[in-house]
Amino acid sequence: MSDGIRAMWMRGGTSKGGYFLASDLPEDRDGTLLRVMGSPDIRQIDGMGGADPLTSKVAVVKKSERPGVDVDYLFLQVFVDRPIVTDAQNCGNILAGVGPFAIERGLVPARDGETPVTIYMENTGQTAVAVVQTPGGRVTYSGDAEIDGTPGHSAPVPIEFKDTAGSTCGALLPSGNVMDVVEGVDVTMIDNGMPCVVLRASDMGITGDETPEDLENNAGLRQKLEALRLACGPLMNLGDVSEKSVPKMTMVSAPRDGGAIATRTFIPHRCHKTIGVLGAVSVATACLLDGSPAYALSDRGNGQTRSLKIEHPTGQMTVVATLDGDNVASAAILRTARKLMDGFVFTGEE
Ligand code: NQM
Repeated sequence: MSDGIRAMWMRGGTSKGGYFLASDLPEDRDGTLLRVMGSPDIRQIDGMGGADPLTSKVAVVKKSERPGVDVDYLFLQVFVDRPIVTDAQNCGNILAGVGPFAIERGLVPARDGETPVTIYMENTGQTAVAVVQTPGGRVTYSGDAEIDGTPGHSAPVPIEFKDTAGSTCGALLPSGNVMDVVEGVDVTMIDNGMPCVVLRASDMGITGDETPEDLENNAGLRQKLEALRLACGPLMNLGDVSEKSVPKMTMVSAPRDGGAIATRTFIPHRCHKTIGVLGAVSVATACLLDGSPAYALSDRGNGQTRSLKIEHPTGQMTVVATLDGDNVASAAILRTARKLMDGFVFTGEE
């Protein structure tokens, strides 16, 4: 009988998943992770996954050999209902747990007070800096920071992203246009950290303040969105996206709660209860592009540093964008994380 695989389970932002040292994973990584999560099965009853793409996520972390970088982070999405493990997208929510995990596993020495952790995101070849609270040289998860979509309060994990444009698509606007008409719908195909298709909610026959459950039950909407997504994939240099979790489909409408824009996002087959971190950075960027469907609907504010509150089904996510001319040079967001379990996980094949 094997001793299992060393793993930490964490909430990162509004997502949850398994955090592994790269050296702890066996050669058959993907097969193992499917067994660990209990996929494919919509209930994931035989595994650790939570029957939702937001809770069927994995971070693989190792000490970095890159100059100026502490750790390398590979994000893996384990599909719930299909035998697919993909690295075709990044995840800024799971990223929030990477700093604490790296310190706890001894990959980064903790300072007294707070410890910045520079993280190379292998999925997109870009870097983020997360600041972890480490009073007395130990990670703490308790604190006063609150994020919408997660109950209670925890230690803050502010994260800064730089140069995220074209993370996966090769360019901020992979088609070269702020707006295209695809399948008869006005869209902005954008990648500022996450490939997203941004379109008006009204063009899909919805108001944009429906609950995720209502939208998931709208079979006609889902069909139209998926047809549009499959058409946008190749135009975004993503090729055939039928088995990929990108691009995300974000339907926007005018803000209702003092924010910059209201969103409902399919990721891509379930409707997000909030919005992804890098998804929010990409949508915030679309709000700043004159001529995009989001520009006309948004309340963007002024100045070289903008605090753009992206409204989502359970509140808002604030993206603090620093502009260089008209371009977003860096983006910062606040997340929290919580260690839930540290131990060994089993595949059932021991
Ligand atoms: O966009 C969900 C999440 C995400 C991704 C998804 C994310 C991001 O909320 O950076 O965080 O879009 O699949 O975890």
